[in-house]
Amino acid sequence: MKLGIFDSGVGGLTVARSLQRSGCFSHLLYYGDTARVPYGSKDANTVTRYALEAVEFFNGADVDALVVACNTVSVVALEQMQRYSNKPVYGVLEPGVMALQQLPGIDQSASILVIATRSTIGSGEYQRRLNELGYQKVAALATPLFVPIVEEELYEGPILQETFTHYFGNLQPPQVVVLGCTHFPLIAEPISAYFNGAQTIHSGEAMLHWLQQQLELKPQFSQTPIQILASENVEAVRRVAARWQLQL
Ligand code: DGN
Repeated sequence: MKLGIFDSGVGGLTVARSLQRSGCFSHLLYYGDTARVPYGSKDANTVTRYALEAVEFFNGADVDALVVACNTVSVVALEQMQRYSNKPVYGVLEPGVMALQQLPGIDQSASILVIATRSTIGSGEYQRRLNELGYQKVAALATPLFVPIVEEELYEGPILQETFTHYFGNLQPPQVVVLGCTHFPLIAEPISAYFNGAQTIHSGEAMLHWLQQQLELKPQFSQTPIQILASENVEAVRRVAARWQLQL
């Protein structure tokens, strides 16, 4: 299966990495809209317009399905993308929620913290889905500063710790943190450590397990080539991909 992956910029490479390592796909085509990132602070109409332009690109591409790695796009524009696309389009929310339901030792009484961009949190979509499934202790927090922190590769140290204090200083440690933004898996370990070992949900791993279950995919490829395209500065995206240990 050949898979397209769309993201607002480099962050979706965390999802691409999980999919590439699985050996379930023959080819990946990644497109990051680096010229117009970040999407997380833009309004829904703008994000939808950009997302539909990406669909137009993937409609003409040689892929069997499209994964929307970006949480912001998945929340705001998934339905319109599915309507306009000539192939199946999968967003990261449903897989993330399913991964949470399958966590060992976690039931509906568990305390859950969702962190994401302002648009994702502002949409209330994660909170709504989790409440509908009976989870009662769901807190949600926009943590946009983590995006540039990850892009600057500050995966540890005083700036990260200070930002934890800024965002999390008044919170009771949750049992699960939903990493509702492409960038956050790169700081999953320090987030978990800050919250005394809380479990974390990683969109890329969640998407992989969801696709494996929905499409009955099995590992069968020893290598999965990835082609990386971007609306601006594709070389910079390829450099990030190499640093984040994708096989180029
Ligand atoms: N890719 C975005 C997300 O997952 O919400 C984060 C980057 C952005 O556009 N702000």
